[in-house]
Amino acid sequence: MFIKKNLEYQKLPLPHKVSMSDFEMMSSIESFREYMLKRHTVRDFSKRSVDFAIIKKAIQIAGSAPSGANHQPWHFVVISNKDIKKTIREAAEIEENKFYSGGASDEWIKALEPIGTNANKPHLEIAPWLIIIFAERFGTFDDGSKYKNYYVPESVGIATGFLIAALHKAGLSVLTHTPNPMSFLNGLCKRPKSNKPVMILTVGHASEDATVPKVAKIKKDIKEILTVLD
Ligand code: IYR
Repeated sequence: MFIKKNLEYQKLPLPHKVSMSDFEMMSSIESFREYMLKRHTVRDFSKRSVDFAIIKKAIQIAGSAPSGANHQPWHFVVISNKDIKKTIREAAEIEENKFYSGGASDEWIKALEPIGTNANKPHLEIAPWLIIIFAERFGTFDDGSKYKNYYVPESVGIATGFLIAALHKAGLSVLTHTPNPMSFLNGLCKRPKSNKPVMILTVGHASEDATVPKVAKIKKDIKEILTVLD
């Protein structure tokens, strides 16, 4: 991505200046809060298709996230192909079966009980899109030499947050899925060993009869998550 010899510091005037009154700030953040509170993690998807153009725009938004040294240490593989989705479902369910039948600690299984998850992952086939998020441990200059990436998990986490928010803005539902181990995804997605599969996002429309676990809607009170030092 980068050209080694062009890496000196140059500055630009801030491209977009936003200036809001206190009132506008409050009304803007309040409407965003209300919008984000309408996002729910969904496990029941409909077969309704979603245009690739929507997915592509969401990935562009994810790609605009801040990252360590602006190295953008992420790669997204988007899949709508039925056969590949089936392969991913089968591979993920093999791992999940191991997890749910003894691989995970009792404490972990107990923690998941109120969420109602199990080893069956039909959504990986039903939903129109899967987005596989890869973290790039290092990048490659145009001349083929390698450079190290920094704060990779943090950067990929921020980009994933942008992506989930963007998909929500398009009216889509998302389920994060982290089968473990996920190395089978490298071969399937033709990504090099330097790319670590981090997460599968199932993306589509929620089904008519979709439900969410009651417990998932209990969020910590602001007093619990915020400390003010003034
Ligand atoms: N990967 C498993 C288990 C799982 C783990 C956590 I932590 C969750 O929040 C949900 C599920 C699965 O997808 O079922």
